[in-house]
Amino acid sequence: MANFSIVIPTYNERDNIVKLVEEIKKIVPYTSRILIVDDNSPDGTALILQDLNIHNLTVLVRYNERGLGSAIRYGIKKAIELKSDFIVTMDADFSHDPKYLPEMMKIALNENYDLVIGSRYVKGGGIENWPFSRRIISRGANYLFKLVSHSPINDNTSNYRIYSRKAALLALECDTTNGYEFQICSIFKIIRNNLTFKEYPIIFVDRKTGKSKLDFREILNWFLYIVKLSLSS
Ligand SMILES: Nc1nc2c(ncn2[C@@H]2O[C@H](COP(=O)(O)OP(=O)(O)OP(=O)(O)O)[C@@H](O)[C@H]2O)c(=O)[nH]1
Ligand SMILES: [Mg+2]
Repeated sequence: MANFSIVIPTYNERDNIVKLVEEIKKIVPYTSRILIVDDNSPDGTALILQDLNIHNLTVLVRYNERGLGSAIRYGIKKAIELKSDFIVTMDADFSHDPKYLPEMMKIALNENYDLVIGSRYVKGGGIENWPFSRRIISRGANYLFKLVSHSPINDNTSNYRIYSRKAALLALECDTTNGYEFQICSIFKIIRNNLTFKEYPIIFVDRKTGKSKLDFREILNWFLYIVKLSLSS
């Protein structure tokens, strides 16, 4: 039986994470391990999880590092060490509804795609409650990346993904992208190596609690990475 690991990066998600883990445990049809990668959140996200004692839940705490990309890489590495066949990545804030997991997992497993992406920008997908400014940033980011990379994927910045082991190993090659630019770096590697992908429509819902970590510095870093990519490709 295929073995899935679900990697969830967290930074100050104490109001979301317990409920999310419980929902995932209820809904996921395959044997799965949940790997939380927390960067020693000041709000105690890791501590409340450690108290729960949930089966197949591992809380990995990084004390000296911060960053969405490096946290995901850390989780993927652990998942590979655990011999996972597929690695799911998703946000902790319920923007990525776990209700899509069973179908996405089924597609990854039965249709043999290297990457299944929970996509906002295909028919049936969408975004609920995002302000206009966030929509523009997300659309603009996808437009720019597609321009530079010729990616055939519509939602290149989504963190709701299922990687095959092969795709995950390629994503790990993005070892200098520590922030939000990790998402496009990994897509770039995956399409350059002609791996297969499928976009699965999701409705992305804006977070209800907790704060966004996408700040001006992250956006600037992301933009500098696009410039680097366009100069090197
Ligand atoms: N470990 C770790 N996780 C992070 C870091 N930055 C963001 N995350 C997590 O990565 C996921 C995505 O971050 P968000 O802040 O939701 O980013 P976003 O979805 O673009 O922003 P919102 O739409 O406002 O939620 C969430 O689960 C965060 O807790 C980080 O530096 N370290
Ligand atoms: Mg979010």
